[in-house]
Amino acid sequence: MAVLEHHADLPLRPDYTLDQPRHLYSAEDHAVWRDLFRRQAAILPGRACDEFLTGLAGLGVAADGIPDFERLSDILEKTTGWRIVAVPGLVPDDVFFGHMAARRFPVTWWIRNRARIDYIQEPDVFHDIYGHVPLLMNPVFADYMQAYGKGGLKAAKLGALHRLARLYWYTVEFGLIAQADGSLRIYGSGILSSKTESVFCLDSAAPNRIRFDLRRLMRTKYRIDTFQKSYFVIRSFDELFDATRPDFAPLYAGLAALPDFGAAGIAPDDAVLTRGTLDARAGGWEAETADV
Ligand code: HBI
Ligand code: FE
Repeated sequence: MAVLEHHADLPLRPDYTLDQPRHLYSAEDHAVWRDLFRRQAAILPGRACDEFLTGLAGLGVAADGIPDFERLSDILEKTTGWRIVAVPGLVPDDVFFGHMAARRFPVTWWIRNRARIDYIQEPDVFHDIYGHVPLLMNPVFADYMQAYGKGGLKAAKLGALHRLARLYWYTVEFGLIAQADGSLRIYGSGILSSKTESVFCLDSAAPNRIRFDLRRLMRTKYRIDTFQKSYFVIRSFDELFDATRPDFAPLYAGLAALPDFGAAGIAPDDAVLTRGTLDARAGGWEAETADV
């Protein structure tokens, strides 16, 4: 568990936050940031959506080293009213939603070590800052994230957290967005912070790419340990925000009796953009584990 591995002795506030312990970053930690940053900078132009690249530039997040959270917060706050807060890693769902509902994004303070530079399952500071924070500079996306936090507090009461977790997974973490000319770009943070998946999600013939549909997506299981088998494609952040504006309570009730789709499944009503070959070698799916 990340918390134990990374200074379990650091005191936390009741809301699980701490002051970013910058004195604990080694020269090697900053070097890992630099390498991760440079790798993504080399491949993301033309792959990441414009809103992400604009946000990244506006934040002044750079290759030199792990950013100062206070400096980023001040820029973010002026732009969309969000701040970031340092946390030790994954925090309980209700704590996470509470921060988001108050326009505070929880950012894991520590960075992965070089042995795990390509892939870690839990969030670290590179994933949280580089992947998530640039889009919080976009006004529509910033509102979507706050609405998600408020929706999370409601979903927990309705026993529908898994539905909302799927929405987060397939949009905020692994979403693709179509440009006016039909070409696809990345906005999902789990992709934007991964060199291999940034290429795979757009270039590989293996995964399905399916038009975003809220009900469908809430019925779809996902993979937490490999590349995704299906990506869902929005047309704009306005589309995403509009689709998720209504109260989800009737939606959850209506979905309760319906079966789930597996991560690789195609539904009869899907608008399929590309039907994946689902080639196990290309996707890294040889060692089959379960969808969640
Ligand atoms: N905590 N720090 C952190 N980051 C997350 O992305 C996060 C979390 N706690 C819970 C959580 N995500 C998800 O389980 C919810 O989106 C459902
Ligand atoms: Fe994330």
